[in-house]
Amino acid sequence: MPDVIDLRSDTVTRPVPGMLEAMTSAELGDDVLGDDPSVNALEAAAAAAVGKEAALFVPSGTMANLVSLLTHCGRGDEAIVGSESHILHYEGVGAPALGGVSLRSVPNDAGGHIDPDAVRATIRSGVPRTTVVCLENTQNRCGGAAIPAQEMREVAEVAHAAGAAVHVDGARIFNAAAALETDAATLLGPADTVSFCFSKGLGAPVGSVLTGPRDFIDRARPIRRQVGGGMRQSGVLAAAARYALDHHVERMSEDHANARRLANGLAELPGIDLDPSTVGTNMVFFEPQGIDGAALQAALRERGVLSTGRPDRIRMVTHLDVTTAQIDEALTIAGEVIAELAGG
Ligand code: TLP
Repeated sequence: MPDVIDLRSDTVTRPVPGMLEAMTSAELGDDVLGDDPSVNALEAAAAAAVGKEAALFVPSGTMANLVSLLTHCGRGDEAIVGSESHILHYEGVGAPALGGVSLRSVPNDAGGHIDPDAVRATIRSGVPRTTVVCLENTQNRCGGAAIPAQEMREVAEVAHAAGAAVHVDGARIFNAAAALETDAATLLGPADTVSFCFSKGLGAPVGSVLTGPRDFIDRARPIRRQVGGGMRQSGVLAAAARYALDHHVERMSEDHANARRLANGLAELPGIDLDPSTVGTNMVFFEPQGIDGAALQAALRERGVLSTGRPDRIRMVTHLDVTTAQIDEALTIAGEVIAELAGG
């Protein structure tokens, strides 16, 4: 097996030496009892990083969104989500299954945008009642698009006018902020609650947070416990997350430059349909044309280049553990593999 160039996701990174060092030297307590100093410090730093009052450290982005929805919604309440949202497609219908929350979708267009009028027409104030409108930024399934502040604000105005809160699944919010050349706190101004992940572009092995007003986080904490997210000496993980927050936010644009380089190179190859202008953050999606996508993915895998997505819409993601030289190598391999597939 050749050296692997793992473009499946930005979730695949391994802790860098400085991060491992921070983990092994972390001061620890018992976070369920509220006295793990590393977790408490991380929660304060994470809340500040996105301009919110308080935060709750959880094991995954999925749990952050779940706890948020279970806190925003009672049984029978409704949450509005984008038709292409991660909450709708990949989170195991957690809030409906565990909390009796219905998910109602409004369309995301190809660029991830949601029309505020569609939200206005979908929100309900009787029975059922919409208690939260969820946005996602970056918008994973829509090319990893960064959603600009103005658009978030317009949807938030509609939600707030109808008495609903706004939750942002900001798994990759620092990618969005870097792409939009703004800071996360400004971008998230209109949001009431925000989840974001340390274990994606930020490069930590585990962990996400839910952030929001202090009274909301106080209500969310026992719900985290209910869904099994109470952790004990989790300071060892919080230390990695803190290292990520302190050292890896500023480097997001390197991943974006690598994604653009990858997209430009792939777009030159025969049999690949890709518009590089759609690549704004660290995700590259492309459609094989006239070659079998499953065969292409398998042949790339054989040569050590890993991807995800569907055979008709392949996804490659750049991150901390992929260098520019590896992007060039992946492009060379893709060119050779496509020539072989076309020849065969
Ligand atoms: N996304 C993963 C897969 O689940 C698709 C990936 O490889 O992109 N929100 C968004 C926008 C996400 O992209 C993800 C993970 C999550 C939430 C969930 O995070 P985890 O995996 O920590 O539960």
